[in-house]
Amino acid sequence: MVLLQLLCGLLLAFSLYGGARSATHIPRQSPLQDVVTWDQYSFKINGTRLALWGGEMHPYRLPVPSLYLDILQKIKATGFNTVSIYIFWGIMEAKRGEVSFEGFRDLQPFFDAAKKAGLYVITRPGPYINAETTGGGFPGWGTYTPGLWRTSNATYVEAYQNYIRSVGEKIAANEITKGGPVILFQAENEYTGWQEPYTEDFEYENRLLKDIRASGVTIPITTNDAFPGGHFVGVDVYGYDSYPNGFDCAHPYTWAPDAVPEWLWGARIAINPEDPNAMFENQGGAIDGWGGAGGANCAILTGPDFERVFYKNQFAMSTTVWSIYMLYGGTNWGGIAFPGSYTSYDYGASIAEDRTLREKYYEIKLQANFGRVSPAYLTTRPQNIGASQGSFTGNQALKTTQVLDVVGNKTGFYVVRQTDASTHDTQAYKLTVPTSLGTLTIPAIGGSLALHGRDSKIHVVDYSAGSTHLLYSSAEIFTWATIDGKDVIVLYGNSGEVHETAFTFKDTTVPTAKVVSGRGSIQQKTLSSTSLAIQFTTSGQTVVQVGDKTTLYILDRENAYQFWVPPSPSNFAHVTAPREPIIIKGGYLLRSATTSEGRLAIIGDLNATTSLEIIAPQALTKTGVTFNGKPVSELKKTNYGSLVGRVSAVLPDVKLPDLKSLTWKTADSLPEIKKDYFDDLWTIANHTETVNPTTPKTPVVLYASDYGYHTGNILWRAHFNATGKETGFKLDVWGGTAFGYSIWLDEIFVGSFAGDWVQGNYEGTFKFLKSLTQGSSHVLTVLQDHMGLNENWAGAGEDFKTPRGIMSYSFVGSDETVISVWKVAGNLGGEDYVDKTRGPLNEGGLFAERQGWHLPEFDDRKWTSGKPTDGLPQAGVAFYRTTFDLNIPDGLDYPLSLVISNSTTNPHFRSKLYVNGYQYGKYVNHVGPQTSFPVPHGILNYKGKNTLAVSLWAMDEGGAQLASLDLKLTAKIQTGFGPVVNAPLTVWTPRFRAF
Ligand code: IPT
Repeated sequence: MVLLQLLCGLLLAFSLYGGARSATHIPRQSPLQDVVTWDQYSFKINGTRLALWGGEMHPYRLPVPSLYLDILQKIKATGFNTVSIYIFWGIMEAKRGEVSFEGFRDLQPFFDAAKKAGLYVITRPGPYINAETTGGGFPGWGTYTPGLWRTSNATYVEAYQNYIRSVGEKIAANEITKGGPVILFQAENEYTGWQEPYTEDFEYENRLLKDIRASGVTIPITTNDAFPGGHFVGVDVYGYDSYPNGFDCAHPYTWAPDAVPEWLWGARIAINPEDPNAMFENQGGAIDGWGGAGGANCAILTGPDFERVFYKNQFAMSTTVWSIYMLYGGTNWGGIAFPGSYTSYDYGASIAEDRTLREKYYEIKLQANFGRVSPAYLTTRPQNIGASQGSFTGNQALKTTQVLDVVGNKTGFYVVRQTDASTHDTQAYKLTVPTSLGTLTIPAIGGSLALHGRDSKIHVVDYSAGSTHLLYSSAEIFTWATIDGKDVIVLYGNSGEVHETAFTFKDTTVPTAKVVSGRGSIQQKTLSSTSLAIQFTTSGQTVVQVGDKTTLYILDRENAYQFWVPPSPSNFAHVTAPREPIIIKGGYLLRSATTSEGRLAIIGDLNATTSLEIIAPQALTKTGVTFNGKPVSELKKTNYGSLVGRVSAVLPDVKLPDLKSLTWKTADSLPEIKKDYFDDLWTIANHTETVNPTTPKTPVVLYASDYGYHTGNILWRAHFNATGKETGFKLDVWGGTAFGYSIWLDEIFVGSFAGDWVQGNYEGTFKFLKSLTQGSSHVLTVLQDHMGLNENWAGAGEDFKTPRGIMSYSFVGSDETVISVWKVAGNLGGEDYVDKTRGPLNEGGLFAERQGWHLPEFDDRKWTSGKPTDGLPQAGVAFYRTTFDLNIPDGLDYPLSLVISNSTTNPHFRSKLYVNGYQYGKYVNHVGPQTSFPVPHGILNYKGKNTLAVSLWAMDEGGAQLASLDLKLTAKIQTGFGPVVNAPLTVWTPRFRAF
């Protein structure tokens, strides 16, 4: 939260400088390839103009490669054609010089899946990525690498080169020029703000561009300025980001009246008029931090109403490169998160963390499909930016942007919205616009149009839908297709709204329109000898025939949500009209439709039994229709040419284990405080110097990262001989927001700082309960949480180097007491982490983790029985293990979550949840907000044995226990998605020198 405020403040400060093109403009690369080209309107692929519309997911936040295709098909099914990904340096090169693409870090399965889904890929490998990721993507060893990062400083440049070369080679091998799906390469991330007194480092920018090219990358290099501020304009295609509704998920209904950023257009056109308008990140959800409001609230803040208003503003700005951040957030499993984010990275995105679809997904589908069938949009320019209020409606409460195709046939797109974005009032209006028939006022038949609060509409003028010429339409277009010589146009509006659509006819006399299905009625009026207007109310579904060449589907929004234009697999969406003219109503998700020998095969997902309506060329369905391989039942032809049928969802109950009645084993995970514990294998913290910009106040450096420990829990041990005067210990521990720590003197618990959602460090004084004998030797043990490294949003800033560890300490009552040796333990092996499959951030420094107790097949037979819901009676750390079987049949997508209920008795405790060895939940009972931890299929073995392990760190004298722990279904979906292959669930093996 605090970080976020800082960031926002920073942005505000920088936006004051926005707008001007930098004087030091670096010449562009001459094109190295001719597959991906662009002009001022849009990109072109192999010469075909197209909009690159899509959104972001992070492969590293879903460590089950076989599920990539699930998410990618869901993105494709909205009508989008592009996916954007960050690549996280810190997990690829956890040890300097050793870049690893092992396990979930392999990029190839992702590129292959994107190709299979038919999506283009924008790669964003940094070196800096931000992304609510520990260190903003920088590796932990960066904290002890001198020099200013994100500058041309030689030590930094040397540091990133190995990674950029390796990752660049992987990307280059998957470029579209080599048959792969990758079309763009983003350099850096929001290289927009700099720590004073530094400013934009052009030498760094040039160096990075050179290094990227040297790795073999030939596709255009892009950048995302945090706003159109004219930074890093030396890339091939400059773009920017926009998060217009902010991040306050606790007030999800609060919008600023002037939140719609119309100004972006003017700012960006001043910077790069020769490029398409490219928004590389547009808000698709929001960050939520410890103590926050939860992903569901963020989904409200950025819900369907937000999408209607803010995304339609993209149309108002002729945006042809548009990427939503995030479309699927995923999970900060292990130590992925920075301190401002907890385990869930649900983000309130359209595709929820458990991979289910939110209503906002369906709203995106309406807009994306419209874009896809509107080639005229690709060469548009907004005509009245900054002068939209009252325009074309005469109503000052409305803003209307006129967006005209300035190259083609003068199609007009009129984007109407409320002047006060926050209002809930409805405005009545008439639209007076130029058309090929002269100036017309819509509706022409009578009455008026209405715009609800928090809504926006795109009215088209002189729009071609096949051979049908729409003179105008106030009802919005979902899609259209020419099927067996007839144009099918799917129109929609809110339920109960009055709309008008008019046609111009070239070769025939004006026909009459008639309702052929549904309860709606129409009024019609001949506007001229060649034009006909029809007026209707959008409610339910009404089908109207206009002459014998045009069929209109008139829908309310709820019905429109049910329509799909299923892609044909492996068809890169680089043409604006659908390749297969197939439109289908029904189903929770339609992934694809293919046809062979007159049989149409639909692949999709259902959450209920449903009817299907198939609008397709007769030849494609001659011999039937199947859904997920089974014939669609009750298939019959409607009187207006489509086919209807029924598909039944079979959603059987499945048996889930009752976690509390399982056999659980437990062991102490804090043997370090025992008398007979030897810490001889611990790292001696004996550095007397550090390059860290934070100057230590202690005789030896007590920053965990200086000793190679960058994640998870950190333990410290201080050996000393008492003077006898010590009455307590004072120390300042740094761990990041929501961290905590506990201290023991020998075996005796001294106290804890439980932590809260505000403080990233805490200086506390803790009293000893026993007096110490002069000359006696003792050990203080400090267990601290590490919430990730800070991000490093500002270039030349060193925020990510902020230490985790002990900043200062002293004995109360005795200045003379000397700590003879400090020792530190983090994850076993530090940068030489043991588990190469699960990567460098999965394990922390708890005894249990160092021993690998969280892994499958560890032999716990000698342990005692005990459950996390029984807990432990005093401060300490206990570890629990159990196993259970699952047997969930293929063809069911039944997402599961581990659910903890908040405990109010002995509330101060922290738990980590490990599923088959993957750390899939970090729970801080007294901070929250997360209590439900989705665990994907593939981390959970749906067909056989699972190992569940829980650590419980009780921070108070009275101990702690989980109030409850359950495995729960979060949805029941029948899926056409192929088998999910488990992530490698490697088992425990003896650990060399584990201590
Ligand atoms: C933008 C970053 O580029 C992205 O990595 C992520 O952190 C996102 O914000 C927030 O989720 S930064 C922008 C908010 C200034």
